[in-house]
Amino acid sequence: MSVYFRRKRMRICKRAVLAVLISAPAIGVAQGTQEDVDPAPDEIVVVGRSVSTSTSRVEVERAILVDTAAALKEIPGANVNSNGAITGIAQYRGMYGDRVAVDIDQLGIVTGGPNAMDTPLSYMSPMMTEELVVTRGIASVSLAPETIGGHISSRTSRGSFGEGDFAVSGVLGARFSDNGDVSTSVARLTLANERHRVSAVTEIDSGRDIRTPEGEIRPSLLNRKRYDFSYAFDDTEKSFTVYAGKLDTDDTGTPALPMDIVLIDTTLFGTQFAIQIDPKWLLEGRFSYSDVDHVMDNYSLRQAPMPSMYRVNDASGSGSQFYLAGTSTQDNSKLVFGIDGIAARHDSVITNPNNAMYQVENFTDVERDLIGVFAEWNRYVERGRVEVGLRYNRVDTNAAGVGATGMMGVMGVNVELLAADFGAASRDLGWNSLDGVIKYRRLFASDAEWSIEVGRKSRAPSYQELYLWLPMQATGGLADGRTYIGNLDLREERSTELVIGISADAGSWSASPQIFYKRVSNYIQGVPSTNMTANMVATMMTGNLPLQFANVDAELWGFDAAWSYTLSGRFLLDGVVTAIRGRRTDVNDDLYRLSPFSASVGLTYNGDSWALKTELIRYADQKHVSSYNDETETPGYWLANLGLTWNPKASLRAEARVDNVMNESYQDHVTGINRAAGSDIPVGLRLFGAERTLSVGLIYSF
Ligand SMILES: [Cu+2]
Repeated sequence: MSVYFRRKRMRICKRAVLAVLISAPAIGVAQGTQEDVDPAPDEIVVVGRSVSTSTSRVEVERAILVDTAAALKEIPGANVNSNGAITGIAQYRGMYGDRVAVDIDQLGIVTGGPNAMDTPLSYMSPMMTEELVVTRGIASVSLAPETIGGHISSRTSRGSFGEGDFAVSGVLGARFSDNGDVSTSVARLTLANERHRVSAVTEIDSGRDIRTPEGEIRPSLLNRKRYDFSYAFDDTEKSFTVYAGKLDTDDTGTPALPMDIVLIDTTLFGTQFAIQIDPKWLLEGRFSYSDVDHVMDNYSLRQAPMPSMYRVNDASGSGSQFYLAGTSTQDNSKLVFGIDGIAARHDSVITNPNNAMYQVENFTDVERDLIGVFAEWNRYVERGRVEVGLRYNRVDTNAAGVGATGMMGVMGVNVELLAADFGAASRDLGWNSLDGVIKYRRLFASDAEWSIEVGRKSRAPSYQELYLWLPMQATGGLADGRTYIGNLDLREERSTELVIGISADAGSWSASPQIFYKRVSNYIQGVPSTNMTANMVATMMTGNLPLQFANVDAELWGFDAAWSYTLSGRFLLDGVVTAIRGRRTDVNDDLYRLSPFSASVGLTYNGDSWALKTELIRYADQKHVSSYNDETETPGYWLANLGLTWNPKASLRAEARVDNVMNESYQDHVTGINRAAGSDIPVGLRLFGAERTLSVGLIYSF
């Protein structure tokens, strides 16, 4: 997807405040002075991925895709567990879901789907997403409260400030793919001078069912609209942004889950400020709020079951997040300390439109609140940099009593028993944790540095892992087809991690290999339930025994790298390699849904106004699968892609792309198993990848 180079001008002084806010610690290779905080003024960024030990970024708006999360496949160590066309769950170095902190415009988001249908990145429509940045290695404690599996940040395209008087700028763009008639269109209008900026942006995405060499995936249609309206102010001392947004998703298939999206209606608000109090003190604050109304069902988009099995799930989520931090910058060091928090509420009720009696209070008045304090100290030392960070988190959760009606006989009795047990149990729970990170990097040649990172990170259980009282598949998108019950005795996960890396950039070539090892105690995953009542209910409902979330022990390790080599002024070779292994250490089993070994090689030709990129990607077999999750092995495959961009003038970009040129029939291991009847892919079979797909796009900026 990285089709050509772009010369990137650094964000200079005026924007520096924002740049610090926006980018992950972009503190470059240090020689011991403050100037090194800013990137080189004329760095070359390989669009698609850039090579650095500290971060990896994709300029999403330049990639032809409908799910922004799919861009993670371009990043070493990252991948996406896809449960539907716009339901991609970020995976990084073998961890995914709530373990990976995903920021939207610098704060996380409280989502509404108990099965993660509205994943955080589903709020980032690709053509209005400026960039997606993955922190490589261990996330700094200041980035987000819970980052046991890493940190990803994304930023909405809201245009830039002008120079001089107020002027209008904007973007109009549309893309179309012949497979499933998927279209994405964006429009942005920005009125700005050098101090004020008002911006409105909208993206509309739609598509029909996707074809694979094995037939159509039904349902895989999608319908999403996203709006954002913002005002920003910026002078040399202060910057301030306030925004309001809306996500409006209708009828969208999630074939790897037991239901499809009928609607997701989300309102988002946020504000951010940064004040340079004096040359040495910066104060930053952020606040965001989201309110999600979500309906899903198992009959309107996919082949309906018998009338008694119709289900509608009405779910809601709302909550706010905040961050307040002070940064003191001295000659050779920087100290950040702050406080942040999340307050989330969730409800979910399941009904049957054919049976007015049937009602399950799936989650009622669930609360999950987090408050954290942190301090992070960076110091430039001889040819290097040291970072030490400490964070304390307190997480409190609670849930109201539950009930269910409309179930007959033994089933009804047992369900009432489960609800009564849940009601009698102590559900007001709390966890304390201390995270610590130490990072050290040092130049060992003029153009190469090595780095070592040690971290201890934690994550308190999610609300589903705690409060799922009736065996269900509401698991934050695990999509393993198993039903689960929660566990009120869960302890927090604790991981100890070591990362060692090298980053070299010697003009014509660059590479940034890293190895990591992570040991996780109290890793939360499903184990066979010993709750006799739940086992009876699940067996009656599905014919299978449920799993119960429990604390186990696990370890993950691996290697990943991005590299590039300039053959001549016009030809560039580049690629990404990712290898991850994860297994339990208390029993002999592998971890579930880990991306197999993958490697890519791209050859790009850069003409004067156009660029052509060919790309070959290899995914190896995945033989390391979780028997606890009934996970099946996946054979390896090759994929070839072709991309062309043409800039007849600076303001106009035309794109064409062929994905899966060889029309390979393949199954992406981390894509889910089909759960929807009536599809060309049988139920229980892993979903196949899209057949050869031609996409074209035209983007005009003014
Ligand atoms: Cu849902």
